[in-house]
Amino acid sequence: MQTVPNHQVDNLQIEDDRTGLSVECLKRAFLDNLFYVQGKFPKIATKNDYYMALAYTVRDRLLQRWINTAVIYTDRASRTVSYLSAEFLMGPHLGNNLVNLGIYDQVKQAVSELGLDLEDLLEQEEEPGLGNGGLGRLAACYLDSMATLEIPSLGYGIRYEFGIFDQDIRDGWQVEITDKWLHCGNPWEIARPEWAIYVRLGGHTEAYTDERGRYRVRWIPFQVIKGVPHDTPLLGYKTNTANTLRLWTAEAPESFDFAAFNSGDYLGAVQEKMVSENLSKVLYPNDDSSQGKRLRLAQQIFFVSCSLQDMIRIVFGQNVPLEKFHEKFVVQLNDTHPAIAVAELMRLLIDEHDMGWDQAWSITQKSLAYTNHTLLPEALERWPISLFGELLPRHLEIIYEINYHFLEEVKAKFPADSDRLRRMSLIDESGEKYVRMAHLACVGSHSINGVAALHTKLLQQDVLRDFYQMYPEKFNNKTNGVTPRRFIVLSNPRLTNLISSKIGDNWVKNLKDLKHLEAFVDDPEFCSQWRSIKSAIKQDLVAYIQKQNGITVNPDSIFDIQAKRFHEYKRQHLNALHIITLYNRIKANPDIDITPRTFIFGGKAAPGYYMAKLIIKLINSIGDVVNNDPDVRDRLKVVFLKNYSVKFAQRVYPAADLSEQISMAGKEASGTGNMKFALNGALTIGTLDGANVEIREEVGEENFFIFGLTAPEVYALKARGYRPLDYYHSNRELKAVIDRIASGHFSHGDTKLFKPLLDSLLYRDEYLLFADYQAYIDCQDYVSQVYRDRDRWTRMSILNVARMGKFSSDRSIHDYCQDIWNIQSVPIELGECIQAKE
Ligand code: Z57
Repeated sequence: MQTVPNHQVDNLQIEDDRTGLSVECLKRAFLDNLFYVQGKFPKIATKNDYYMALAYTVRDRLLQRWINTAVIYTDRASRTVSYLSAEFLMGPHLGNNLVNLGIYDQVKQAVSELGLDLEDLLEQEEEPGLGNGGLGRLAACYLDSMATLEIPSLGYGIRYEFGIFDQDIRDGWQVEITDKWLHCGNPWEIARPEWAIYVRLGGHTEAYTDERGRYRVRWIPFQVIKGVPHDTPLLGYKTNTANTLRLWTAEAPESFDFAAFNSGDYLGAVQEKMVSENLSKVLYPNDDSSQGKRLRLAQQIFFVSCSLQDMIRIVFGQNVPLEKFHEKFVVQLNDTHPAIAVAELMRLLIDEHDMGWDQAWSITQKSLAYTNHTLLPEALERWPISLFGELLPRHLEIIYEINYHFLEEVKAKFPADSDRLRRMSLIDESGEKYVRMAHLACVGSHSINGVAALHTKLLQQDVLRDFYQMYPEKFNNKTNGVTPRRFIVLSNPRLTNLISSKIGDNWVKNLKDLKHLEAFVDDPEFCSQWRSIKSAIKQDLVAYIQKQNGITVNPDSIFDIQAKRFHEYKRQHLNALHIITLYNRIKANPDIDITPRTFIFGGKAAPGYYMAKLIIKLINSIGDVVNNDPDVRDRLKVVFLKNYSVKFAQRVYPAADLSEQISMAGKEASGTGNMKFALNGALTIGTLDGANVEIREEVGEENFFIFGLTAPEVYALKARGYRPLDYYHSNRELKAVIDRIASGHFSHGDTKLFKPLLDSLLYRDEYLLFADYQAYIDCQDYVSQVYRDRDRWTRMSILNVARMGKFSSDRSIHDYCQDIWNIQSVPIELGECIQAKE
């Protein structure tokens, strides 16, 4: 290897212009990138050109740290977390990288000296919407925390060409528009075609005896797909660690040697090439529900196989024997979407690398760990055996064999319990046969965790009860967390500055330090600053709403916000029933003294989820009436902010007074929006569900608005036989609300429009809105009363923030490292280890 002599580098000023952090250097680099990368000069440059030039300027600074990190990880063959997830909802990169590099202010000054506004350029970024909601965003927060804690890690997923759809609202209905996030190019990624990997699909298997007389299986696929990795550097906060997000794009293998796979059907195979690209075309837009589509299973095996083969390549590249795979890598499965990894790792070890079953099984179990994210039965993935066997014939054989060994184990532990065998089998044989992915994940992993204390407890008692009895030692809880870098420092600079002016800035890395704010809760000056910051942020949102929705909002009203995916279990319609209750009170008594409120909603519905879309329509319809009724004056406003996204969430959380976390108890695994709101000084109205339980425990029950049935009360009520009609007939306000909707008041007299929704409430009410209605209304009345005591509210808000330290994703990741991953940090020095190759 020949290296470029140092003086030559100095002459070219490469070091300074690509790595320097001073304002002067940033300006020079920015203009240089505008000229040499974008091919533009200031006179003709568009805003997007400027954004791109700035993005490349920042990327150069990341690359130095990224390559350093890679060199050190490779030299030391560092133990590495491999986070497998079908979704990564990263949000815009530019602002986050500025924060983590610690150059936000310098860059702001640099661009402003060039006559540009940084906020303007940040707005330009099209965010990679490669996720639906909580699960994908959690993965992104965890990657930020792993880099910040200097934990070697790789995020593995799919580079969907179309991410989550853009949501438009037309006539109150959701309309989906394709998201072309790549249309201007993506300055944050580097394609690595030289590390492409091939994945087989379909075909059949053949048994044979190898030269040593052993029974072996050969898989002759129908189709082969090429996976090309695209890498994005992810920098930790004020560290030199830059880890990698590696996303796979599916391509047709142009010159693939089909003979090597003994494929007879050449033309069929060529035709299938066109189908290849479809694999990474689009993200399935369902959150918390599984559709059982063939293409989705193909996506799963595609990214899992690419990732596992990539890890094996890395193992060999670092001269680690394959028998030590589990020492080099720990593989976290983000829900069951990558659970096929259990069978695929077995296949790779046995069929491709000649390992025996027992050793392969031991390595597989030691490597894999599974996170469950849901208690909803419709979200548990099951694949019809026929579909599974057609696409993955070899994996089905391996799963049958795993199942055989597993059921023997169950029999040994629980003799003569055939019902248990039936319940626990990896194959559901109650009707049409299915592969149960959660069972596969449980059996093939050494750790099974839930995402909040209550959720883990319910998994153990209910959904995964048999597995808990079989393997109690595998179960553990890891309560979710969120990154304070993106969700406070970047999104709420005013609050960040106020906090840091009082307690310094250690809290950004040590969120428990927010505790020190409690010392200022009786300081009137501090409280008044706290209040005026919230007020100023609300004012910004007022302007945004005016521009976006043309609705004039009272900035002194309670900003009551529910922002999350639309789903019946999350009960946005319960919120709607409250709005109508207040509206009815005003209509009955126009002079009634009501604490003014602005109800703000944001969130998408799965395109095929009719009821969720009808709830969006209902909210918009209520808004049309309430916002324009002169009796209401400026006491109530209903705002639906379209196209909720990470970018948008960053704008919304800081402006909230009240956070709505009102799922039916026992349904929301954790929730993470609840944490982001509370961290930004909103108070929560919520049920005892998911992480709400722990948030309330931390902030103190006097600083949290709790209402509604608990999970055990929900089960008991359902067991007794729940009759929603009884509540309707016995509760005058509730009846008036339902009758108001039924009368066509919000639908121009159309009494049919909302009938499916009303019928579902009156005759089923699966999520117990009617049972919780009165408790919710009483609690909201109490919220309105507390809000009038502004000093009290401010005090509660400060105490919420001061006591939210537990919910940093740094704490979550620290616990994963200790309890599941057994991994240590690897600090990165910015040394002289980068040398240009000849
Ligand atoms: C998803 O966003 C979540 C669970 C799922 O099974 C799927 Br699929 C998607 C969410 C839960 O609903 C939230 O309660 C949880 O906070 C989040 O995952 C992260 O754990």
